[in-house]
Amino acid sequence: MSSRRRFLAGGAVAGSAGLALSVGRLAVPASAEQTGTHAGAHGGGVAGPTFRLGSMVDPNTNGFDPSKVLRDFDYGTVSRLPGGRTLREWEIASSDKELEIAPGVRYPAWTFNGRIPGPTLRCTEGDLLRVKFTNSSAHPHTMHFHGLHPADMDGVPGIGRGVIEPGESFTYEFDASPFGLHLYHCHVSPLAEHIARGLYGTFIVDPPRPRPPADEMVMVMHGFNTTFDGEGNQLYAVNGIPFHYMHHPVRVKRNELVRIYLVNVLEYDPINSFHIHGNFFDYYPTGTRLEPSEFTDTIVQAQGQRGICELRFPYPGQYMFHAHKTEFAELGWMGFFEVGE
Ligand SMILES: [Cu+2]
Repeated sequence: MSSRRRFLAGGAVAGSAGLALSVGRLAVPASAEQTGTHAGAHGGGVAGPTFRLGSMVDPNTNGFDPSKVLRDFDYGTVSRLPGGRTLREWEIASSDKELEIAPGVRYPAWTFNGRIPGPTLRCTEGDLLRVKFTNSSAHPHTMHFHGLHPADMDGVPGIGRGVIEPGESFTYEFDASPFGLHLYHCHVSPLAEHIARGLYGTFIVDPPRPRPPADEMVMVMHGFNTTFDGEGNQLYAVNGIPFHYMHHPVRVKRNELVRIYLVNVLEYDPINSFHIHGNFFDYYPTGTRLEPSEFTDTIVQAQGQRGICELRFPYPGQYMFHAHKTEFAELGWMGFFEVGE
């Protein structure tokens, strides 16, 4: 039985209305050595923090706020090349950073620019992109982008510049192609841990003719294996902090087009999913076509899969969204849309 399932068997139960986040006790890490102060602070795995009504992580604690991550698109520093082509440049640094991922639960994360997920990099098909990566972590890392590019720019060990050691920098340079919804992540072994620790982000390539105006947002689905046993996860989240959008609903306007860039990077579990209450959405897998493939209220993604969801809310009120792997939902992957006039 995986640690997650042992954890559930031990009495973790979410509140029926979704607001009473009475998840019993959280599993704590296997050893203090793996996680610094956390395990020691909770006496070796017996006592632990709880999700009680009103108990939440202060968005200021970690230096990033999932409510802002949601609509934070980083277009880089923009300039024109001779001939008129657009050049976009970014500086991304990896660092080791302890985050509070649930009330009283600290997790030794590895981050891009100090946040989970890393910044959402956004460009238009055909732009020239330069991403200067500096490794300020104590561990070797890379940035591996999904998309079309030469092998030397693939950010994997042994090819091109390969692994970027602590203290080193490297600039990845490639053309933005194809248009769609992509991602980036570290590609150093053990890969599962380098991803699970938090080294991933969204990479959006807009089509040359932009999509119609909409209230746009990014949702990166992921988890936290707080026991570091590589067997499932103890907490699940969108954009960094479990249950964040339960406490801070995503506010949208009635009848306005909402466009969700949905990415799954969840490690240690084979699938993830997205379900919305009281509504349906058009789904564009990988965002590489301008026609939707499906009109649905639930989609499933394996790790690395992603897609664009477009919808309008015809009625005001609060509508849940969550993994339809309900076990994940009850361990943090759920939130609310709040529809106003
Ligand atoms: Cu890494």
